[in-house]
Amino acid sequence: MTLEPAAAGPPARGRFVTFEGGEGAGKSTQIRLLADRLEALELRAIVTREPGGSPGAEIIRHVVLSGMGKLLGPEAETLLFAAARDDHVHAVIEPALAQGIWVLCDRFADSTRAYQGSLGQVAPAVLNAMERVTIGRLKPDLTFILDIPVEIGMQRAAARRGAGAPDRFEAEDIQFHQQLREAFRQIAATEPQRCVLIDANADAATVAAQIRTALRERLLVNETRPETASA
Ligand code: T5A
Repeated sequence: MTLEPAAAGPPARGRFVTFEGGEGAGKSTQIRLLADRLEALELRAIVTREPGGSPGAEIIRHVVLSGMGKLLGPEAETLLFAAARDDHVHAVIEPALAQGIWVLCDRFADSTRAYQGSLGQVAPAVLNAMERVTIGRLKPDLTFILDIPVEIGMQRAAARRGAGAPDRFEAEDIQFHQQLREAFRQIAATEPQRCVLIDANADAATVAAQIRTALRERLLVNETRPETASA
């Protein structure tokens, strides 16, 4: 029997990596550093965010972050996040993963669990139903939960914002943000196979080093390729 060379099949599915945590934890900073690193390793990757990331979802982002969604009540506000996620998943995330492209996403379903579930008091059954519709079986391969004392995160967010007004969630009180931090820590403790808790109360390079170590260990990224890159 002769073995035929394998036909060129579809590309291996890309990896889905999400970044979560409270306000000002450094998610956007770290996601950019990781994207640079993956590019240096010649891995194709896109950076995206929630709420938003697709044209339709960006419109909904404007509605929720302006505070208009809050007026509708917790469940309807959560439906807005779900509608945005549905568009983002189908228009951007799934097509990229299917083409073998890594997707680095600034917030995803854990944010709904923490902000709307733990703090907005939307029932788990409601959140489960929304997840079934919006993400189905899609799960991040790896989630970095950036953990930082609330006061420091809020200071960073305020410094970045400058003279601008705080958004819908930045405007919540300190107790809200303390509970939020606990909710994210709880998610990390509950799903240790998927989640890595990162100490984000350090300079950006130190945080990036923790992330790269976890990425290497969890997703077996070969870092022996170009050594010139640094995250
Ligand atoms: N939301 C979202 C829900 O309620 N439910 C959901 O389902 C979803 C998806 C989105 C909001 O929507 C809510 C959660 C959010 O409240 P957003 O505008 O996208 O809001 O903002 P956030 O995701 O909250 O992100 P932030 O912009 O607040 O902060 P990041 O991205 O965590 O932090 P970053 O990187 O922008 O850094 C903030 C500042 O700190 C500096 C940066 O230079 C920047 O100035 N910094 C550091 N300084 C010192 N040391 C470090 N290590 C630093 N890293 C960054």
